[in-house]
Amino acid sequence: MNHLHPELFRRHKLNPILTAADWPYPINSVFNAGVALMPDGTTLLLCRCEDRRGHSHLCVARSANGIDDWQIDPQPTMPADPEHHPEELWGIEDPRITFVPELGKYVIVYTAYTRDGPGVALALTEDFHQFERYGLIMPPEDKDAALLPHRIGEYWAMIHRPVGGPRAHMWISYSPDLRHWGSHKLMLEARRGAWWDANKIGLSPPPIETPEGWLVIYHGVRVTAAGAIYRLGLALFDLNTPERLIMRGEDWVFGPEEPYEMHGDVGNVVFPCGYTILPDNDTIHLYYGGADSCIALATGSINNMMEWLHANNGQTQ
Ligand code: BMA
Repeated sequence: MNHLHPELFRRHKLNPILTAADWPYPINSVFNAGVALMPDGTTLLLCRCEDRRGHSHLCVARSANGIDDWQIDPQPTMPADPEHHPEELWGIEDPRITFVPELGKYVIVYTAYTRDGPGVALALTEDFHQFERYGLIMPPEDKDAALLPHRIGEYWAMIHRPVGGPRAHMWISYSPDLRHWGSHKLMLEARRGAWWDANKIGLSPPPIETPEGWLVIYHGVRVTAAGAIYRLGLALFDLNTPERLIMRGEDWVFGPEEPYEMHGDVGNVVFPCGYTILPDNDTIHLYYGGADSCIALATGSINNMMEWLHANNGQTQ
C-alpha cells in the first residue's frame, strides 16, 4: 500500500467472473449481486439479472471457491411477483443479504421497482429456494438498504437511502418486528461541491461489524458533463448507536478503471452489494457490478481498510 494509490482492493485476474453469456437462459445483463456464505463454505450470489424488457429478477449462482465454476439456477430463482406484490411491477433489483442468527434465516432487502419509483422490500429465506416476502418496508423513493445482523438494544436496524430532494443521504431506521419502521435518523450525508461523493451517496454492501465499529463501504455519485461516476468510500459508525459517525475517509478507495467497469449498459460504475469474509476473519471477497453489465470480484483486508481510515479520516463537507 502506498499513500498515493492505496490499493485497498485487488481485482481478480479472472474478472469479470460472471456475464450474461454464462447464463443458462437469455438475459440482457447480470450485475449487483447480494452475497451469502453458506454453512458448507459455498459462496452464493443472488444476482440481479435484467431481461430484455428492462425488468430485473434475482437468480442464484453458487461456487465452492467463490471465484469460478459457478452453478447457476436454470431459471429465475426469485422472479418479481407483481400479481401478489404490486410493488414489484417493474422488477426487483440490487439485493443485500444479511444472515440473522436470532432468526436462523437470511434477510434479503432489495429494491422493488414500483409504479411510483424504487422502494425497499424485504424477504426472508432459509434455503434460497423459498422466499417469505414482507412486502414494501420503505415507500418510494428509497433504495440501497441492508439490515444489521442483530438487534441494537431491542430493535432491528436498517440502513437505507431515501430521496426527497436534490441531495440523497444515508439514513438508518429501527423496527421491533422487521415490518414497522421508525426512529429514522440521518446517518451519513452526501458532501457538496466538487467532492467525489457530492449530492448522492448510498450504502453498498451490508456493514462489516468490527471491534471498533460498523465499517461501511458506501458509493458516491459524481455527476460530470460526461455522465455519472460511481466510486466507493469508507466510513465507520458506533457499534451501539450506528447513526453516530466515528470516521469518514476523504478519498474514494475504489473506482471504475478497467474496461468492464467503464463500458457497458451504464459506464463508469462499480457497485458492490455483498462480500464474503474468509476464515482468517480479515480477507474479504467483494463482489461488484461493473458498468451494470457484469459481476466482478476484488479482494481486500478489513485491517487494511481500518488502518487506511485512521490515516485518512476527514469529516469535511
Ligand atoms: C443506481 C443503482 C444501481 C446501478 C447504478 C448505476 O441507482 O440503483 O442499480 O448499478 O444506479 O446505474
